[in-house]
Amino acid sequence: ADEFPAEWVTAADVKPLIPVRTRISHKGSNGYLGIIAGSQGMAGAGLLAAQGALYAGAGKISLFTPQSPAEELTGLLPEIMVRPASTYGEFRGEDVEDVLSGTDACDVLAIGPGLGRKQETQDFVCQVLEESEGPIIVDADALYAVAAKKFPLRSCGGQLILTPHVGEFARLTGKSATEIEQHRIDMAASYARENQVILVLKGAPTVTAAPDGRIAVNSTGNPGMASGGMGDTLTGIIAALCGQGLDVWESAVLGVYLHGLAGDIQAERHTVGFTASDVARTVPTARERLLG
Ligand code: NPW
Ligand code: AMP
Ligand code: MG
Repeated sequence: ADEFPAEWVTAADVKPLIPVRTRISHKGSNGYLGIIAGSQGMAGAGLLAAQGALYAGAGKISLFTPQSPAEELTGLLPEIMVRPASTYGEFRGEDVEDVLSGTDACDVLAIGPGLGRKQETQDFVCQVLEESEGPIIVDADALYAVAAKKFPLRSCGGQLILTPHVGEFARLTGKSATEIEQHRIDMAASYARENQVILVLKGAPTVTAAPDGRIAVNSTGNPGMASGGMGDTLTGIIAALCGQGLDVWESAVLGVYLHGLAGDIQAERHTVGFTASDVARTVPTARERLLG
């Protein structure tokens, strides 16, 4: 039913995209990521995104999260910096200035996992999107805010990568999940063009679309990955690749491929029962397998 010419992404396509480390590489040259995530009860989402980023090679990671998740997380992943940035259980409009003063130094932002859906949080998300300039990965509850507030994505200064699953894409487009599944490629392509974003429509298969008409249909991943937190790790992986110098299209296509390959490597051992953390930790093996 889909009309756009789509390209099936193979290992040979993505292998050349893997960031190469020079001998004199240092953490400053591998991207400083700001992850804006979490709320009371969903502390883990930010941590999962941070794990994805860490294992995908990010140089430096700050996790901006409200006070209560920050207290839960401190020390769990000692490599990352946890920055408590709201005294409430969730981000609110009044926290924008504080967060932006911290993210100012970041090369790439990721926003959304576990933020929650309160009105105040939706306002916060829209203000961050309006005022940030670098590339931003927009996922989960940030997508909810974009849909609920009808946020004009084209007005954004920075390049955006949106990573909805079908439920989230249904909210963004007003279409039913059934209709989206039937026209996965066409709908991803139209949305990317109309909103001038990279659109990663997750699922089986994940379809990535660019504003200029490029479409990549991913060939990795498996149903063992249908478990909580899996998308949060993908967000971190894509952000990490962006920070290592790939453009937004390359980061999305390689990130989706590596995430799926890490899931496939996990499934060689147990087809069901591996976790999002397992997948994050397997990204280095996936990278090496891809490099051959
Ligand atoms: P159903 O159930 O099939 O009828 P939501 P979410 C629909 C955080 N997390 N794939 C589905 O319909 C996330 O980061 C925190 C998926 C349902 O109506 C978010 O911030 C964790 N859904 C927040 O939770 C770990 C599909 O979409 C809706 C679908 C909510 O995220 C877990 C579900 O989507 C989690 O990542 C499809 N193919 N098709 C943590 N440890 O802190 C239809 N749906 O409501 O956006 O909820 O994805 O769980
Ligand atoms: P999320 O729903 O945001 O946690 O994202 C789930 C992640 O797992 C996405 O990257 C999906 O593409 C992947 N995933 C979930 N179920 C499947 C499946 N049946 N086949 C392949 N990938 C899947
Ligand atoms: Mg998700």
